[in-house]
Amino acid sequence: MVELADLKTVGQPNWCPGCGNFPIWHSLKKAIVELNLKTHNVAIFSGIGCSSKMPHWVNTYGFHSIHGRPLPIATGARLANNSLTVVAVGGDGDGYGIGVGHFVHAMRRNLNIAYIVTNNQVYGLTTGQTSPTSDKGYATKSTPTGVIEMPINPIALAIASGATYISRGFSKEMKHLTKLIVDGVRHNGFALVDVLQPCVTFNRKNTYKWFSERVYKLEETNHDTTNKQAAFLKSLEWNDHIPIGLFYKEIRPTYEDELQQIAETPLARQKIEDINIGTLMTEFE
Ligand SMILES: Cc1ncc(C[n+]2csc(CCOP(=O)(O)OP(=O)(O)O)c2C)c(N)n1
Repeated sequence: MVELADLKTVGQPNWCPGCGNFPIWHSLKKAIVELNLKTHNVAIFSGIGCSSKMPHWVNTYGFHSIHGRPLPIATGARLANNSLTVVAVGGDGDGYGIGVGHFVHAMRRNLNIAYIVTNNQVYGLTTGQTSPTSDKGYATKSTPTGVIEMPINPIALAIASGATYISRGFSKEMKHLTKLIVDGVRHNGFALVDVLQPCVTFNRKNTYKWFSERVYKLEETNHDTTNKQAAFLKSLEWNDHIPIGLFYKEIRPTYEDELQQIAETPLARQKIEDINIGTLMTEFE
């Protein structure tokens, strides 16, 4: 049995007191315990940002990569060893800004990766610039007179791009978030868990209070999680009412499922002497 104590690391998070990353970190660890995953079978990949420090503080395999790149590296890990449970984590700047191309392609491939995006609608680590999900009109350090562009809608983008498990959690709702992560990791395919994660230092608009007054749970409505059109309509709700929970789920073969070379044995466990590279070498002589 895996216990929370097994996931403890030497270092402790250095996020600001009250940061919305703490409940996400706890939820991820609780999910690993609930799924009873062996720590050596889990790998957590991140980009750059406050939230991207997460792999340092969960005692599994981990890779703190470069800005916007957790998904390509997580993809490599899944292809190299598709018996691993692969989780990617990072901020909205990381995933929906610099990494947005990777985000879209990982979803259309339906790789078996659970992707947790800590969406605080601001660049935290670099101290408060506009992010791709900052609300229109919101004034930040880099946009003192207000953001001009429309924000990215990650849920709508995920629906359009072919993700097969699309959800949104809220840092204040830890039990609910843990279940979304558990189900997302269990899901055979690309699972998005976008998390409303108040940045208590740099985002003075989208606060715990602001969200608490607006969020409601999809599972407490008659929302049909198999209906893509209904999910898209729900994804458009923001401002007055903000849905959290599972928007959409679909069963579709993953990229790895369709890759014959790893259908029986993960690449990492294939014997190198069984691979005949002689022909290839001759071709390039
Ligand atoms: C290629 C590159 N561009 C820019 C940066 C600077 N940078 C570091 S973190 C960051 C944004 C962090 O915001 P986010 O991804 O939303 O994560 P948060 O810190 O809010 O968790 C930026 C722009 C970088 N490290 N690398």
